[in-house]
Amino acid sequence: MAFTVNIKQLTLGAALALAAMGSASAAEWKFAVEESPGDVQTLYAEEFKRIIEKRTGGKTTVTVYTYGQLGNENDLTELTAGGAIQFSNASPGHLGTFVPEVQVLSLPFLLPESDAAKAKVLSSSPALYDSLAKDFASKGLKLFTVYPEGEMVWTTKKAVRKPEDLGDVKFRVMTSPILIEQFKLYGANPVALPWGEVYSGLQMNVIQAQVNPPFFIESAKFHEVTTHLIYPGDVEYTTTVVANADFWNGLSDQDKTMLKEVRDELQTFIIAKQKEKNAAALEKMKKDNPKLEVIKLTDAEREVFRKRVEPLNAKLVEMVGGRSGKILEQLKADAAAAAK
Ligand code: 6CS
Repeated sequence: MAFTVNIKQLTLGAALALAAMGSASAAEWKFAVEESPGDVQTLYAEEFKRIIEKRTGGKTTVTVYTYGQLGNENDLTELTAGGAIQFSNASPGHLGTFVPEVQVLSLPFLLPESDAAKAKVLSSSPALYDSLAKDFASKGLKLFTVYPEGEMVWTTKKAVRKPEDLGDVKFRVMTSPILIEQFKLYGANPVALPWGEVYSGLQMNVIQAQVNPPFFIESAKFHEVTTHLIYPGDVEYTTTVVANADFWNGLSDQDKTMLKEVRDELQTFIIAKQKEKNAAALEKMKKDNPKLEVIKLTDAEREVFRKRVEPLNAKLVEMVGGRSGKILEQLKADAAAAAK
């Protein structure tokens, strides 16, 4: 007997799902993140999975891989550019050797301070989505989105209020070259490492400090092997989500439209979520370790660090060359316009 469906007999939900199934091509997408279960990137990818599977009535499925399942941060970018996986997080802190121009996003004291203006720049700045996106494309990557994960906080083994306090500190940074330059200017002795090596490095005293947003410090337990949390107020952790460019270019217009809608929906979701998680993590760390000393640099102390990194923008342009100067100027203009 031929299978027939009387549309009137379907529930509204089932009818909508059936309609959606007809409009999207069947597929299995792999999405790898740089973080652990429960972390910000993982929550984003899981929400992406939930929405995509719902909107396509299960015809497109998404498998989420957390840190270490497919490799470290740099491995994920290679897997995405090579087409082995369709989506991944590629944070500017680690992407600097592959897409050097992305390091503009790691520059301290550049993005607007207000949450709303920062969100506007990260979600829609032409410097990112028109200009920087071309550099991603030249490496086989589609820049899907950029979102914030929280203020960068230092965990150290002593109080730090001025560059001189960092003189003898081996300071772990992510693997993008500009971060080495930043922390040299701050007066520290920077060391680039994948994050999987940071806890043991701090424990063995091979390194004495690292920098990350509070939710990540709490999740990776870096506060167990350091004694101070320093809030320098210099830069936001940002991440990009990238897709394989050929995969993206091969999608139907309908799928591209769906993905752009999902992207916009997720932007609101993740900006609120990371804020909530960062606030909760600070409280949890203070509770876990009542001796943990939390230092927020005063405006005057912060200004000393800001002055130290004044040469950094020019250094980036000198290191990267190409279109980096233009992108930086554009990003500054977008930031100024958003802050108005
Ligand atoms: O410090 C790192 O390397 C890691 N930090 C965060 C917040 N996400 C992933 C990244 O690889």
